[in-house]
Amino acid sequence: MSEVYTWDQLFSRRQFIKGTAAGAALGATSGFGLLAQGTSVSASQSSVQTSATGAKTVTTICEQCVWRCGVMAKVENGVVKKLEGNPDHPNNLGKLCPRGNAGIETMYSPDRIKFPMIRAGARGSGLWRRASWDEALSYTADQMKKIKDKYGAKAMMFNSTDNLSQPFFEILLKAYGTPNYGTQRSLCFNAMTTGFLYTYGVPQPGTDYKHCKYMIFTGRNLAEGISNNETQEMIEMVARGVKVVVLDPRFSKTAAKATEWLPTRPGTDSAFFLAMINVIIKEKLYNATFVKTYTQGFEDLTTEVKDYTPEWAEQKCEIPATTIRRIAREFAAAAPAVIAHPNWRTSNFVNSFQTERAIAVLNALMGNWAQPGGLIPDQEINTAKLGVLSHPPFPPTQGMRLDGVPWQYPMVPLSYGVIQTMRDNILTGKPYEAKGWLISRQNPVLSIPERQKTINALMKLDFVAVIDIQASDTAYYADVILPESSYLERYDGLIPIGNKIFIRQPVIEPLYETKSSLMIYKELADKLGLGEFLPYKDEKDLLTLQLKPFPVSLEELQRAGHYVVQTLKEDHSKDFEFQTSSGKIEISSSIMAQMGKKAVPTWNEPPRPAADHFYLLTGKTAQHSQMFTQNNRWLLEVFSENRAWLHTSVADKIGVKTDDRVVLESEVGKVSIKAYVTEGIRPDCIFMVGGFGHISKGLKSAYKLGASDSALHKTVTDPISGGSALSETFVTVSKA
Ligand SMILES: Nc1nc2c(c(=O)[nH]1)N[C@H]1C(S)=C(S)[C@@H](COP(=O)(O)OP(=O)(O)OC[C@H]3O[C@@H](n4cnc5c(=O)[nH]c(N)nc54)[C@H](O)[C@@H]3O)O[C@H]1N2
Ligand SMILES: Nc1nc2c(c(=O)[nH]1)N[C@H]1C(S)=C(S)[C@@H](COP(=O)(O)OP(=O)(O)OC[C@H]3O[C@@H](n4cnc5c(=O)[nH]c(N)nc54)[C@H](O)[C@@H]3O)O[C@H]1N2
Ligand code: SF4
Ligand SMILES: [Mo]
Repeated sequence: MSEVYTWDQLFSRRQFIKGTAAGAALGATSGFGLLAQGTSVSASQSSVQTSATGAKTVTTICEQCVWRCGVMAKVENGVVKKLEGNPDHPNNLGKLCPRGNAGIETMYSPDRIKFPMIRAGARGSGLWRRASWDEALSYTADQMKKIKDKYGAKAMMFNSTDNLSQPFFEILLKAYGTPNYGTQRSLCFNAMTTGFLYTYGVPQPGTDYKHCKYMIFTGRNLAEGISNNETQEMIEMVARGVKVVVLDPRFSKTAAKATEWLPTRPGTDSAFFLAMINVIIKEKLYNATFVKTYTQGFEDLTTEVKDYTPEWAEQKCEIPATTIRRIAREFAAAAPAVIAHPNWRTSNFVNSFQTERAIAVLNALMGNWAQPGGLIPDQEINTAKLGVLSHPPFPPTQGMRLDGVPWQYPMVPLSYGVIQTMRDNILTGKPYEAKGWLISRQNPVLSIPERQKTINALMKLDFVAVIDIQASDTAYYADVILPESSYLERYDGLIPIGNKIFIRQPVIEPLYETKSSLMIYKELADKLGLGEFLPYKDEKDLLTLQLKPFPVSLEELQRAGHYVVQTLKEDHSKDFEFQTSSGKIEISSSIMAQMGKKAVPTWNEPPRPAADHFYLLTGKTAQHSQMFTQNNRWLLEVFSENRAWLHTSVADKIGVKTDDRVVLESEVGKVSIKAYVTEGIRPDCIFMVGGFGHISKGLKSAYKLGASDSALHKTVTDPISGGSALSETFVTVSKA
């Protein structure tokens, strides 16, 4: 029998593959500004270049978050010395954010999983044994086959957070035959995407910052919830003196950059927007020609908002009526070069869908669609179409989905899913028992509300397999961990952005015994007898096939870093058609009407905290990503742990100062965390950056650092969008 190790032993120096470049790379320096300026590299340098000394620059794509910026890796003697932004890439325009710079440490971290591991004690005991790839994949496939034979394919769930190889993960799960596919989307942007989908037929329109004259953000914190190029455009917009209004109960870094910060009561943003619409209609400040030509439902809206006056809204959102009226007039006066931003993770309350609908409709009233400074139509139609794998037809899937789509959530698109309900139904066993879970590039233990429930769900299953680069909190509860090569060591599927095709490619050979997920999925499919669904030899074979429609070879693409499809025009906005049932912008939504719901944006009263309770707010910091980079030692140097933001008056009352410990308690959990005392938050709110409070002992630097708000969050789901309402949890606070 092979040896059994604890995490500490597994990751001891003895187990290390000798001669890693970690030491050398840790010495490399990096910029940690908000966005570090790439050195001035000309476009011609963004390619693989090798010098006489063996130094080279390799172009690839960042994966330190979901934004996919272009990277140029400086490599010397097989060691990555520095990462810089690729000036040719539209997602980052030559700059990397702090997390992008710290990708070197993600790769060279001593806590990387270096070889496949199979559980060797009770689940969650932290006892593992090293396995070969052949054994680990055979074990995984055997377990998955057993589940399928005994309970049917539906008893197996497949989860993955958006990434470049996701299409191939989807092929694997469809070939296996399960309906149970989960993503991160319902924890993220469902309110925004469904709100815009049911208004414009477009889930996420773009925004023209360059020509915009007036911007309203609703909890969209671009200075910290970074979307690299958009963050840069926002900063430039501010520098131009454009009027920027931020609605956020907290003085975020974006609020600090804005012209006006409106500390709305959480959950009441829709009152603010309904009142703006009330003023704009009453004072006839909307674009009547646009509304008549391109929208439906204006009359119903007029009736609905009649009583939503600024005075009414003031009682709800606590922003003075005079301010709401003034902003409505200013906004309309600057139209059509105005944007009420669609936002992003705006799933704060069950009524966030109504907030997003009101925002979508406010934009329509301004006639800003496809106008300079307004909303930009989705460019999907102009995006290069890659070659696709041919494979046999998928088997029919049987069974209802465990996440309730569509039987419980008829309006949530299948591809979005509702992961928190999938987790809940593992526990209830309804509508049937789930048995196995394959999780790739996701950390549901920390990203789904009610951490303990997610752990209980994992403990209940017969089989759990995790594909990750490190021992995430979810991997800690797995039966087998399949280690992926980090993004700097591997290929993924190609990514077209408009008329450009970009490549992620290894900048050095994979360290340790790791593989790309493209190969893990393929080899797992082979072992499951499903090899014909992922019929490529290796990654290069697959990428060559994806490139087949274009007159460029893989080698040329690798050298250049991207390929421009000359036959595609950059912009076809004039050809745009609204993909709604009516073919118009639906102020009154046909789908909402069909479902027997109020079809125009409306007010739904959100819950409020009881006496001595506070709204618990969550969000991002510029220096960390999600539930993932808290183990990155470079990033820990610039943001070492999360703290609970308390208003000065609250801190005084309970007698705490910054860095004193406080205890936060909700209906579902309790945590101890350091306090951060500030005037920059409403006195009825407490804020924590998410992603800290790791419980995996395999994350040596992050283990127990800070606290996890997922341990406090209640699970609250919007029945329309499926969004997880993250600000509907209320907590008490006391001195520890
Ligand atoms: N550095 C960094 N950048 C990231 C990420 C990351 O992890 N780190 N993640 C990426 C991802 S996946 C996403 S989804 C985006 C998210 O980007 P955003 O949606 O811009 O950012 P969040 O930090 O999630 O936004 C939370 C803000 O909403 C406020 N808020 C809470 N409740 C309410 C409310 O009821 N009303 C209003 N008006 N505001 C409220 C909070 O105080 C907080 O400031 O960021 C992306 N970019
Ligand atoms: N409390 C709270 N909860 C939240 C949020 C919040 O702000 N606060 N934000 C919500 C949002 S917006 C989102 S999008 C979700 C995100 O939720 P998740 O998708 O679950 O979180 P991530 O941190 O993106 O998960 C990343 C996992 O992928 C692993 N990983 C990183 N790089 C690689 C790689 O190259 N290959 C592989 N195989 N694995 C890799 C990491 O180690 C980590 O375990 O969380 C949501 N939940
Ligand atoms: S925003 Fe930052 S972390 Fe995200 S892909 Fe770009 S450089 Fe990487
Ligand atoms: Mo997200």
